[in-house]
Amino acid sequence: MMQVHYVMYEGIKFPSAYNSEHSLSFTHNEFQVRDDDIFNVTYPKSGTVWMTEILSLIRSRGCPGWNRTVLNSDRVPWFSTRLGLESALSYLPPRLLTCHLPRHIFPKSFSSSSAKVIYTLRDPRDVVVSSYYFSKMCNSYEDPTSFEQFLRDFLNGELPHGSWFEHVRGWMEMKDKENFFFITYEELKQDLHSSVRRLCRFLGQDLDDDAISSVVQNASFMSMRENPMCNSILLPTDIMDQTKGQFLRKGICGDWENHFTVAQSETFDRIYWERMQGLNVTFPWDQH
Ligand code: PPS
Repeated sequence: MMQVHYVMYEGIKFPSAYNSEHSLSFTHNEFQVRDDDIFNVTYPKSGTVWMTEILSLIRSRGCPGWNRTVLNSDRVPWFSTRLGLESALSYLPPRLLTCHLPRHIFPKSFSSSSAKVIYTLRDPRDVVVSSYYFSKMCNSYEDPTSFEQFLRDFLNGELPHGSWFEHVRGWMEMKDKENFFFITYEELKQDLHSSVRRLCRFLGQDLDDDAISSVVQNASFMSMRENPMCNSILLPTDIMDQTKGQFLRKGICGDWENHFTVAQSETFDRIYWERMQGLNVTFPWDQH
């Protein structure tokens, strides 16, 4: 098995294949946020790449040309990584940027800016499942020993990028701010058209219905699977071993039900409700 290395920054593990202490510390302390920046922020496996496609398509007013010819990492750079930082710094504004950073290590200069953040969340049980398969195919993550152990690590906040609970709690503190918009993977799945309309309103982009329909069509799971600019097929095998799975794996809600035992589900629920107390937000997965 290949040896996997992580960079520690502020007590959180990041894959060293893309991150360095310098890129993380520069992003946190020195990165100059612009008022016209738009940030796509997520905990991993929550719909990050889906949102990069939606945001680029909104920017192109539904025309798919940009999405089909330019890699998503160039359209919406992962600005806290080594390479992403370089492309963010040379990006002609207004910038579209993405990251998995928790709120407390997001650029300090954000606080005094009016830059917009779109925060996408997903049922954490589906996040665990998606992450489990991703860790098997992605060589910059440790191979999971078992689903049981992986779930335990997730609940203990020991996976790369830190605790889901802390990520969500940290970002959701901004929920009443004008420059913050949150949406769930489940809402995108349920009604992408009205989700895109809401996003456009937040971004101040007035797309007509035809343009919105084109965004929806080009950001569908099937269109994205066929687009090499976002389906990860072009990534070198030493980063992602495509024989072990697909980045765009299933694209559904509720796959956790095929993976969790009754005992795992009960443990999960107990910890979830403990950790989410006082947040005062009801997510789609809380209602069942
Ligand atoms: S990463 O590695 O953190 O950037 O991954 P991320 O993009 O956040 O999450 C990957 C999961 O999102 C699913 N996905 C989609 N689902 C439905 N529709 C569309 N268009 C779509 N695009 C991406 C992708 O399939 C991963 O989920 P799973 O459950 O593994 O299929």
